Amino acid sequence: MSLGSVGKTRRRVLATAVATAVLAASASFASDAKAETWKYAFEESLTEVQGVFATKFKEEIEANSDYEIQLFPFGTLGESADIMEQAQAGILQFVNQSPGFTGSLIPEAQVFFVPYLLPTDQAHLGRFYRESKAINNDFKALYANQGLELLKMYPEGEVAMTTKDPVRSCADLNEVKFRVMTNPLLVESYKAFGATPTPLPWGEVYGGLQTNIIQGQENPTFFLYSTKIYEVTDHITYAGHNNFTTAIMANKDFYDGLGPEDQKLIRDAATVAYDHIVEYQVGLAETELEKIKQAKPEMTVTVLSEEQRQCFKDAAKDVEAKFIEMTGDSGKAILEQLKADLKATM
Ligand code: 6CS
Repeated sequence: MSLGSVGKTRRRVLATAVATAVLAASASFASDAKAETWKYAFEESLTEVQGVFATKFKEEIEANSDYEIQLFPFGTLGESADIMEQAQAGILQFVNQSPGFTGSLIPEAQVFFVPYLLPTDQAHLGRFYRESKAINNDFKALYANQGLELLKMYPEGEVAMTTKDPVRSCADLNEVKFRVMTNPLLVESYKAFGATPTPLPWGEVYGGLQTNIIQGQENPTFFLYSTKIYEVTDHITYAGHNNFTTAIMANKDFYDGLGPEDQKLIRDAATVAYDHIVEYQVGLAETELEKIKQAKPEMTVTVLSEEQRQCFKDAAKDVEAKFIEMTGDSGKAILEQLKADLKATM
């Protein structure tokens, strides 16, 4: 059996299990006075950033309507690819999926992996995602083509590399099997950085590091602490090369089938959750890094100097060219709009 067919079989089994679980969950609400239950899956736990966003969204919807939101955190309905399939099929009304996993579905969404495109300044990022024309117009149309109503994109923090050996330059990534999300441009980035990129779903990362199948991965600081990834890596390196972007969307048929008042209810709840999550993350990376240091005092933490970053910055130019090669005029237009939006929100 090929690896691909193993994946498909696993997906089919999972899809059946999911449909059963979702139906059972819906049945348990049958006697509830709520008008309807909307299902919302995301890629993290309830107490992680996507979970905090989802909880706020749920509170807003439930406080302002008779609808109920049922939350499905990471793992309860499968991996990121699984929840996206369920949302596109209309089994779920809402899904939070990072462009890191949307690369094959919407190639232009890979733009968020052009290194050094996004700033590290949180206040700037907060304004950018809120006001960006590329996000609120251009991406909205691209997601719509895939049966998805894009509600918000939001930041989850600067990503750091965590590795078994120290990283002081691109040369230190030579022969390092580095886990990346299943995103072709992210693969190109780590190739350009000198590593051996290994795309994997999140559920395989801790075990992969533990068994040395991979020797590195990247994620925002809060996630390095909450998922205990520091237990299976020894060095944290900040190269300032990216900020983790994520996106919350609704199934488009579901959304289009609602009246204007309910659509406004959803959009308003997403806006409240957005403001909340931007505020929530102020100082979060710092407090979570302190917790990692407490839990594992021998962990090294390095912020690369400008000189040490140079090779990553040089590689960024090739990755940007690769992005345009992969996405053509449509990607080029989005990249230009995004750059203009970043300037406008400085
Ligand atoms: O690296 C990942 O796969 C995961 N990282 C974060 C911050 N959220 C969810 C995603 O699955």
